[in-house]
Amino acid sequence: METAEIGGTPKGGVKRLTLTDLDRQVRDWFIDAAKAAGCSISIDEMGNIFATRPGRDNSLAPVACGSHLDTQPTGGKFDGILGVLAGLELIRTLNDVGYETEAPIMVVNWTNEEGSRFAPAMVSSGVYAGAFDLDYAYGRTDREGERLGDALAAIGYRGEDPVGQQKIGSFFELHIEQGPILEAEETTIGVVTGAQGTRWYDVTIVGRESHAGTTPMALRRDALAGAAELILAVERIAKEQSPPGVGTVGEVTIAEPSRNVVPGSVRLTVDMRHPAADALAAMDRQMREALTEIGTRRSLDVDADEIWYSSPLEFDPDCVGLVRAAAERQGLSHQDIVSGAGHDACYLARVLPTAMVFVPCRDGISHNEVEHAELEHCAAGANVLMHAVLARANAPAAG
Ligand code: HGY
Ligand code: MN
Ligand code: MN
Repeated sequence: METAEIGGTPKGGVKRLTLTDLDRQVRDWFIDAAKAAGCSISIDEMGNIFATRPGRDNSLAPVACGSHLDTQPTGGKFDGILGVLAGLELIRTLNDVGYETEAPIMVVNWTNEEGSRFAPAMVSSGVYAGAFDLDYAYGRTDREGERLGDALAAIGYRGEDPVGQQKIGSFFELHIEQGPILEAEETTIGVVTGAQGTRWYDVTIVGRESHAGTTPMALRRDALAGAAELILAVERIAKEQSPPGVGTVGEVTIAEPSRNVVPGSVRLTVDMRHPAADALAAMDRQMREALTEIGTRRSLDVDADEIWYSSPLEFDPDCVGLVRAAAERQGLSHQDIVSGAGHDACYLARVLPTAMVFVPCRDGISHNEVEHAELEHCAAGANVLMHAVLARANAPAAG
């Protein structure tokens, strides 16, 4: 609730876009709190923050937890930060009882998980996992044309450490489900076995600006009318694959909007997701076919540039088992679930043993200012996170 004041909105949400001064403020808050809890801090070239609590054997790779501090423009109080604060609380709890682990414990804040200001999402955990190189990430621009690398330097968080130098033995991420399943099933803990695949596109549709009053309908090359047909095609394609397929157009931009000019150039984003790679590939083909057909019929120049593909994945069975065992030991209702949202854990899973813990959120709503999670669920999730991390940190082959 305290951190939700940093970027708090009148409707009770949080608008704390990545690499803004608000992001700097919450990063500063986190570092102060982690230092006060006895952690050492390191920051890498993507601004990822690693707060480490020593163990008995500091030659072992740390067992990490954490998530992200940035939010969507219509963000809430829990998406991302719950996982970071639960990691901080984990460390404070161990300090309170003087508990020492074999391997070090670490809490991580991953830069720009949301991918809203700078696409793609999870770009910094993606650089860490080798999915993107540093120059690509630094060169991503926001709507005003500012480069990610410059925005990172401007808030003073462009660290010196090469990305990937910070060793991580295994990673556990606590996050709200952001969907309706756990609440509907009245289950407290989601044992996340994997995540669905995601494809993001920048689509451009070019027609011809012309006079709204003098241009006969038959002679128009109306880019926005073409975009409208594509938006409905994305919805149709997703519905045909749903459940579980989903499709969203979240941004539509008319290059030079004017109420009495037929729109000549439109850019829109497409986000399609499905747990099965082949179904997601079929959605890709169908979307491209629809776009081509619209372009031919309406004499529009069309292009779909796929800017991001995050493949469907399964988390590490041993780590998933530790999450399930922790929920069982604490007598918490739990069920396996596949994540509909992307998370930093999805990239970490490519390079090291990783798992996630979900807790319900009210009405399954997220990326919305009303986003809410019950304190008892957050506490239950934090306890499951702690026991999974401790089991891993004290295992003979800890790390
Ligand atoms: O888009 C996502 O799935 C994540 O919330 N960034
Ligand atoms: Mn998130
Ligand atoms: Mn999010």
